[in-house]
Amino acid sequence: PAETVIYRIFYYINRAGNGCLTLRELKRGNLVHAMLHADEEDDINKVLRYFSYEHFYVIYCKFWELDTDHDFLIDKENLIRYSNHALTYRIVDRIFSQVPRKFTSKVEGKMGYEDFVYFILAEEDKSSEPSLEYWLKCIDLDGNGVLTRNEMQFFYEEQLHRMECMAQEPVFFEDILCQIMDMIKPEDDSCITLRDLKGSKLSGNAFNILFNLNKFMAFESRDPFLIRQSFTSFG
Ligand SMILES: [Ca+2]
Ligand SMILES: [Ca+2]
Repeated sequence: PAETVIYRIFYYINRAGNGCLTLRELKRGNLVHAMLHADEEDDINKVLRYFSYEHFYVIYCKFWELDTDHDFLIDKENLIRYSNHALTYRIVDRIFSQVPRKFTSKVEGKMGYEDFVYFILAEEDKSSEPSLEYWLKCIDLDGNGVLTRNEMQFFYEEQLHRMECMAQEPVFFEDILCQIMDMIKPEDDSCITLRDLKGSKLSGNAFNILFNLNKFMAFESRDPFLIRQSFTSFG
């Protein structure tokens, strides 16, 4: 459990990603406050931000499930089974290219538990700033820091193909692009920047459209008015 807590702290606070916490990062991340709180609080699960045992347990179980041979390493074929095959091969390839984040696992082509904790935090909480940075780097194929139509289309193609295979009514990319632009409202219509993503409450959904089929379908089948409403009431 202690390791999961440390990875969580670094995920949210160490934005430089260099493994060293600076005083500034400590102040910004409210870590000291969270630690004091954990000290006073008897029930650790009440201190949700970094120290929840329930969170640790869920993350650990998911890792164990995917790591079928239990050598504490996960490869692409393992990760593709994540959450009922929710993710596309293309996004899993990008995660394993280690562009969004270099793995700390020493074994080539495999992610260790720490790498998995980073992945799952990004996947399950897409709207946090580190997650937006993580997924932007995944989709940004040419690494120029902005997302273009072609880059988004490359990832969406596989979603479209999967919908066709499942005999779902396909939603074509043109419509998807309009929907995404509508959600993010980028300053410049030709590309999406990190700033645009941070400025929208729906950025996480835009990423789901591009590479998480289960979350995309759940989102599509809901009434857009209700979705907007739930976002304004929780945001
Ligand atoms: Ca394994
Ligand atoms: Ca780009």
